Amino acid sequence: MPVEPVFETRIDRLTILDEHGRFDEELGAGLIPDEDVVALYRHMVICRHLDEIAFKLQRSGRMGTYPENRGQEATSLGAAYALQKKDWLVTCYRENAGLFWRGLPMELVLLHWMGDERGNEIPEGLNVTPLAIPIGTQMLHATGLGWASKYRGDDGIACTFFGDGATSEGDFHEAMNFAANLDLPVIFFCQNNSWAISVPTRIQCSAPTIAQRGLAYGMDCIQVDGNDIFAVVKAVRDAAERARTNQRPTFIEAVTYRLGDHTTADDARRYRDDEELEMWKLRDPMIRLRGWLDARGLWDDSKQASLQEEAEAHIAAAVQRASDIEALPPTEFFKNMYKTMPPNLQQQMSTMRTSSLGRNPETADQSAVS
Ligand SMILES: Cc1ncc(C[n+]2csc(CCOP(=O)(O)OP(=O)(O)O)c2C)c(N)n1
Ligand SMILES: [Mg+2]
Repeated sequence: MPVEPVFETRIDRLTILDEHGRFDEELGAGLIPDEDVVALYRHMVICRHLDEIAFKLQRSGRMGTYPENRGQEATSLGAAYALQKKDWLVTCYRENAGLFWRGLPMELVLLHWMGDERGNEIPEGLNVTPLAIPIGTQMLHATGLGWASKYRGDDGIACTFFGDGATSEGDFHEAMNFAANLDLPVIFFCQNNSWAISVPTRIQCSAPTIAQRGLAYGMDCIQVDGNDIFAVVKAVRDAAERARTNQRPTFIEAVTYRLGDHTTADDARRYRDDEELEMWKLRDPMIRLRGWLDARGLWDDSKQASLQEEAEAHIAAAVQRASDIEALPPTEFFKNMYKTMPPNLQQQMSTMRTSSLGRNPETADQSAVS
């Protein structure tokens, strides 16, 4: 009996503007109108400034923790630009640029990291889910949202973002399996930034690409240069088209890099080589886009200087709005989990005592549990 291949495939990598400034005219010309490229660049600069300020807020004790987005701005921004307002953005925690492009007020993200649940109260109609900190959980929500869109026939898509590390979670595979087998309009957008805290991608995935994980579910899969906003926009537009016309999901692996620590609770110098970091600094998506704009006479140093001033004022105002909000009573945090609060939480809220240490909050004296 001859042995014959039953399945052969390959994974393509898409780059339009590479790290040396080379631009693929065939794929890239007219993809994004010049004025929009300027707007995207301006947005990146403003988001980068927010990152810097949020880091300082954490270091000065005004914020609990913060995950820097630096270096990864082109991914979620390119996707948010390519999608429509009716499409869902189902993110984890490193997608500020895309969320702000969609219209999420910056102070909500600041409040979230300041530990204020009001940061998770997303304005109605924005079609954005709250930041998801438990790794992988949001992909299932995206599959559900895609399913709901298909059921209603509203032509919407759910685009979910997650890291390379998240693709090792069971939830990821369940979400992918459902989306593929039920023909759902979902885009799975993996930000492969080389690290899951201190675990390098090569330890989490022994295949040469993460993109090929989607092949097992019969999905279209592509790898893109995640620091090239043109490539991201094209890949997401193609995926959106497939989702809207054929109700098929797509898996996109965007290769990028986090230039900062995992969060402010981390120190990447303990596990990451300087050389690797220096190499990726040269691939910074902002520098690349600035080079493209400069080469076309669309930007210059004086525009940059006034943008910098604008960014500072913009972020200072957002920080002010987050800081000015009136503090809530401490019992308030009980109210954010359930629509109808279970009796044990009601009891804890009214007595401000806990039974989590095996004590009966009715009889334990307050000093023992404080
Ligand atoms: C279910 C779950 N397990 C563990 C963690 C702790 N944790 C936070 S971030 C992280 C690594 C995530 O890596 P990746 O998915 O690559 O995302 P990145 O931060 O690199 O964008 C881990 C293990 C968590 N938040 N949730
Ligand atoms: Mg990662």
